[in-house]
Amino acid sequence: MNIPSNRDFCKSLPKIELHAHLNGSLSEKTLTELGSSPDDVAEYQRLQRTPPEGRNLSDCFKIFGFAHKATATPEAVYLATKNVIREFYDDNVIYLELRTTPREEVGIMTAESYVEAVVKAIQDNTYDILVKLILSINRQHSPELSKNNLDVILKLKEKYPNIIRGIDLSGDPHKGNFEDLKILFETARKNGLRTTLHCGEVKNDEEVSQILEFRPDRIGHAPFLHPNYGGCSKNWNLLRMLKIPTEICLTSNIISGTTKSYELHHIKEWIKHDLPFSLNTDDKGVFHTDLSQEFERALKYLHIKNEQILEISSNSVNHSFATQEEKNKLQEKLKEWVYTNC
Ligand code: 6MZ
Repeated sequence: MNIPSNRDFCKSLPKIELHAHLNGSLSEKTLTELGSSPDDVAEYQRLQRTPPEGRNLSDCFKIFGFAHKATATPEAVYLATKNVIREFYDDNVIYLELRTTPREEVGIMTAESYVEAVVKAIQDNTYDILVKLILSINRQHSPELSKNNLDVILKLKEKYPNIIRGIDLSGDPHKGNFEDLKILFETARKNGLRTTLHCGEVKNDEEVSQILEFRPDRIGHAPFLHPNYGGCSKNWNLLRMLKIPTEICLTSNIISGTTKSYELHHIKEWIKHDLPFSLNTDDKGVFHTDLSQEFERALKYLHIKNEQILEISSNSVNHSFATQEEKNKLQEKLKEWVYTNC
């Protein structure tokens, strides 16, 4: 029998991506195509390749500036989205939940024309990959700006209900707070959007507790949630009770310094306690990765087996914001692959 290498197995597996920020996912090729100067691309590469011990979460946030500079018109946003979809498709991702923050560029682009450009690229996609959109509220923004963005999000959700499926809380975790923005997420939920909130990227037990009490559909990252990793027992026990699925991004956590090493990654506690999670890229451009590599690292460093990888993929379908009919089709695709390859 021909046993495939981990690399071949992870590459060929049809994959589900639930946590990918559009402007963090731009490849160097896309930056160049969008007209970034050679100096900007070189700086992007330099930051990308700085060893983890040489940078921290705040440094990572600087890199998004290069992508934002390159996607400052609706045309550039459209092209960037098309390229990102194509690159995930090339990595055998069959379902992609892309997330992005509505952005205004004075005199050039409104938050609405920004989102319209992303939606158009999703509508024009002809590859065999199903793409949904999650719109982000940036915790660094003022509550007023976030409220304006929510108005745009709700308006466009009415127009594109099968594309715009959810709302996300992201941005630099050192800035802003969930409590001030909670009302926006409640409104979004009442209007039919699914919710996913970045949670515990820095130690902040009070905010983690507020986020869990909100009972989002999913949370992101959570490196400072388990008591062995700086969290508190009360929050960990609440998560165990609520079983909210966690979007895990291994390489992102290592490179941004929120987790010490792959071997010591907090996900080990999720595995030990059988808590639901998915594996994701976060920012495949900024962290120089793709979903196949994330799966490969999970096999290598977390000592999980190929069968568990299949289970994680199937669970990710269930955690997704797709419709039930779409989930059934995705599960069929996974089963077909297992039938032919395992
Ligand atoms: C928190 C993150 C993030 O929205 O312009 N973003 N927020 N934690 C992370 N982990 C390292 N990675 C990305 O994509 C870029 C934006 O996504 C958020 C930040 O707000 C960043 O500016 P968009 O498409």
